[in-house]
Amino acid sequence: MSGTTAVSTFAADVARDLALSPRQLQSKYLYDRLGSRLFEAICRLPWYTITRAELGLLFRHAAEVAAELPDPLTLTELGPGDGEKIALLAAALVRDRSALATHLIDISQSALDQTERRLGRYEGVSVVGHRASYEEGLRRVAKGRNGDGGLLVLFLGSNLGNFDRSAAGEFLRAIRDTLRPGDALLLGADLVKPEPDLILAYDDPLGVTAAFNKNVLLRINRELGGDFDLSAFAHRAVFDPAESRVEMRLVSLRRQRVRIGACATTVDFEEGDFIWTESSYKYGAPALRRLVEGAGFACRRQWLDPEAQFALTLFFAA
Ligand code: AVI
Repeated sequence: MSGTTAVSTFAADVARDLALSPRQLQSKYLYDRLGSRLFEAICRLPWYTITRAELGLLFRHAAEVAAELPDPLTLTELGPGDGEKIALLAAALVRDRSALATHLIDISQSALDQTERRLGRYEGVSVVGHRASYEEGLRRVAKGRNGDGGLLVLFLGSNLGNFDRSAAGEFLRAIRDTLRPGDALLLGADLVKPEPDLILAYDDPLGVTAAFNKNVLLRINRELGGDFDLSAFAHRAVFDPAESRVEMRLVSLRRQRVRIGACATTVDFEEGDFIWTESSYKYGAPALRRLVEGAGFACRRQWLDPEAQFALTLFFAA
């Protein structure tokens, strides 16, 4: 994070959210430079199946997705990561089209650069990067459209799962509002599965997810002048079946007081108190379709990985 505005927003968010009960931190703060690297490592872990399952479905079904879509087409991805998934689809889409316009939307410049380089290798594929929030980037893409071609929005990686249920509905509605009838959304989402599998995915035996989670405390120490003792907190993943979500927590291992200079605050913890750092909602396949349809889409096709319990679903704006 750079610039005083960003730091003061971070400080204000941390001060407000650590005063809640239970204490919280927004999951977007997990992704500084090191956090993003740790998340990439999580995606390679044998217990975290989301990335592999989604890539497998895209690899097997990209041609079927391409066959459902109009020509000309604009392809845009919200949060392209390293660009592997959009590249797979772009390759299939450009096969039957003379040209394909792609737009990447991310707040991370390095994600945009990496994906632009990757897509640049494909003949007939043009790339524009938008360093912006998803909503703002989509508005820019929609505004810049000319002619009557279609638009396909990719929202992959089960990122929808990190939104609360009502926020997920609102976000899908915001996407829908930028689209025209006949535009499409390809959504990758992790499905609910047995609790032991979920816990292993979010509390892996190598401790990578624990490092990913605790890194947010390191970040507060570095950027906000905090004095969190990282060894006095433990990573926990808890599944709440009523909410169908995995919660990541940082549990205080003893009674302690933490000071955060930039927030001009101290936070007291009893042993067992925790900070809730992330929710990952897990849907059943029909509930997922209902959620998206409720935001103004119609489901066209759904491809499932039965072993990983992961769904790739193609919707059209109704
Ligand atoms: C980015 N997001 C979809 C991941 C998830 O599965 O909720 C973040 C993550 N948290 C712990 N492991 C992975």
